[in-house]
Amino acid sequence: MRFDVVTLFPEMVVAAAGYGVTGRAIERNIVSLSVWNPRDYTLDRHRTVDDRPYGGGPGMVMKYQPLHDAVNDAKRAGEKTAKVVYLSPQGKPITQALLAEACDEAQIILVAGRYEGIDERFVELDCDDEWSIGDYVISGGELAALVVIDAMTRLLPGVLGDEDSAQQDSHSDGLLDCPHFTRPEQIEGCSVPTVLLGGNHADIERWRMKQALGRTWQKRPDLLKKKNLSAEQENLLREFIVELV
Ligand code: 9D3
Repeated sequence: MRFDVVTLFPEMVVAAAGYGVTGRAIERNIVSLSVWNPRDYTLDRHRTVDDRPYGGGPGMVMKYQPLHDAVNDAKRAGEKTAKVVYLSPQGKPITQALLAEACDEAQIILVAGRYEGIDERFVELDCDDEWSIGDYVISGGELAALVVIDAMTRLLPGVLGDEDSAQQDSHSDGLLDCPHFTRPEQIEGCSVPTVLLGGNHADIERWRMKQALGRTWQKRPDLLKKKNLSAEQENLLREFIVELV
């Protein structure tokens, strides 16, 4: 998978992607990351990337031409079929399903905006899709691009170890995680659930599923409504709820 990010802060994107799972995937050539700075495509002495909005008002708008030329260079460096995604508060909210689908692309060009926004003609003429990372305000598209790169990289074959990959498409999909514990056995009178100290793996799996179901029911009932629970899961959730009283 090839990622290209069009950004006024290329060092920020390269630095953050260099850590952890994404950093390793880049080192191992499972993904490539290239960055393109619209400022390098300006044609004036002052390297101007923004201008005042038509109609007046506060803030500045990113100019069309430097963005367009940067995206074109990213396309030329990559695949004929690149998908161009503008990251913006107006975009489709990203979901695991949307990102999984995007993993079928050979190249994704992520455009990160700064200032109040970008010239709308760029969205219309140059972009295939517009994505948001949620209903809150951040200062620019770079962190959103990094979220997309991180979440998609984890879905690519060979990136995660066997155990993490297996967990990804397991039956607990769409549920919150169960609680985790490590040594010591006691902290301030708070002990580890007894079932986890024994070696009964079937009991442990049942306990973990019950906790995942119970926590989802408590904290994210919206997720539970979208899921079809098995008869076994319905029973575990009923047990969890009964044991609360
Ligand atoms: C406070 C400024 N807003 C006026 C109503 C408009 C605005 C412009 C630019 C709000 C945010 C931004 C910068 N945000 C992004 O580039 C962005 C973003 C976001 O803010 N929230 C969720 N997803 C994304 S993806 C890119």
